[in-house]
Amino acid sequence: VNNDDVKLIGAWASPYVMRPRVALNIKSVDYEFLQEQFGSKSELLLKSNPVHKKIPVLLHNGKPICESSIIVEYIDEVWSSSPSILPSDPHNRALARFWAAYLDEKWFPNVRAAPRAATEEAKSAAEVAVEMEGAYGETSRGGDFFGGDKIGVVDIAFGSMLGSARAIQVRVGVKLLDEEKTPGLVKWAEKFSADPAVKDVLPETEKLVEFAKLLSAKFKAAAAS
Ligand code: GSH
Repeated sequence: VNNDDVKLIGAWASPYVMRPRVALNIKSVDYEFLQEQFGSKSELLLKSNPVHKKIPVLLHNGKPICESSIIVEYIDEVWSSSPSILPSDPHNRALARFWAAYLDEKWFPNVRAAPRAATEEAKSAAEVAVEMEGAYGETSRGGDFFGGDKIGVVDIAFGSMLGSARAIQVRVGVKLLDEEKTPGLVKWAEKFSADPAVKDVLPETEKLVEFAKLLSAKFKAAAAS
């Protein structure tokens, strides 16, 4: 689709990195995936995101764009002729941004903390899920996705954490999406995971579980030395 030079600095296991990867897939944009090695930061990353030094960073014709949600919106604006990711109606657009921001603020931190501080944190992640079940009912308007009949910005923001949520369920037995409390989201998660724009970039649960074990072993070794 594009003659532009598009590179993405990231890592396969990172939920934040999954966001721009799904967005680029929706737009059928080819890109080079530059993977960071765990535990070290490349010169290119440090130069491209000197403020946060975090992945993902999109390099579009050499110009860096940082922060996953901002990158997703940028991709939607630049490749505007392909399926849109943000709703065109201003009110729906504001609503979608509201839920994407809510997920960043409440869902990500609680999911990430769930394995360490099992009960309290997992409870708040589960409460956020119930809130999202309501949002799904309101914004999907009978479609499969938060964006209606196609994947939108809220699907991308929420869905990028599915791998981690599943890995946590395997590792510590905490179920963040469940049939009883969030039946809509269970169905949504299946549809999202199977979508052509998603299925190749959503990490397999077993691989994430292995990766998490490796990380915690490294942390323990570092703490003991
Ligand atoms: N708010 C950022 C975004 O949405 O892009 C968060 C990105 C983020 O936390 N990235 C992690 C990272 O680069 C990887 S999942 N961590 C390395 C570090 O914190 O030094």
